[in-house]
Amino acid sequence: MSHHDERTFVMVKPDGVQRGLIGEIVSRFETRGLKLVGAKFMRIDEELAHEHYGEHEGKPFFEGLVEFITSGPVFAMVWEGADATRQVRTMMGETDPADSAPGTIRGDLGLDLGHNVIHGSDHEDEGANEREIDLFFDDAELVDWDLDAAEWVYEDEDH
Ligand code: IDP
Ligand code: MG
Repeated sequence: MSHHDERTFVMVKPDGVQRGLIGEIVSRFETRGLKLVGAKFMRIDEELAHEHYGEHEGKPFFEGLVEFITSGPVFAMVWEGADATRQVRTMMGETDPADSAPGTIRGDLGLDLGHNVIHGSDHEDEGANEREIDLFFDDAELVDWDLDAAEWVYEDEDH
């Protein structure tokens, strides 16, 4: 299953948790055919927030972003599948929900840039997916299992 094993980091942000959107968001990735290999409901502390969003340090929205992401629990996940990082980003829509097409997660579930419901690793930032997975999950928290449906999701999946 070599080319179906790309992993990406995804997180329902505090606004998505508060609005009861965890199930809706998990459901979209499940029905797409991606495989869940890790998940945890957690609170991000100041240090983790700074590390996770380090690339934005110094930008005008940075302090507000850290305050928001630490303001309540998040639902962190690792999803696996063919081209998973880019596919998840496409499913998410644009950074600003107001610019996101209907059918995308942000386009269907949000209206405001500062409360855009979901995070996903950037496919244009080489290795961001692996870095973020490592930042949020220990190896032991990632589950090695076979998704039986994969042989129906992928034409060339062999067991
Ligand atoms: P992304 O989440 O689509 O990858 P990034 O540019 O990496 O977008 O920005 C990280 C997060 O910072 C966004 O998801 C959003 O929550 C917040 N953010 C980005 N730009 C702005 C802004 O101009 N104002 C307020 N918040 C912003
Ligand atoms: Mg980003």
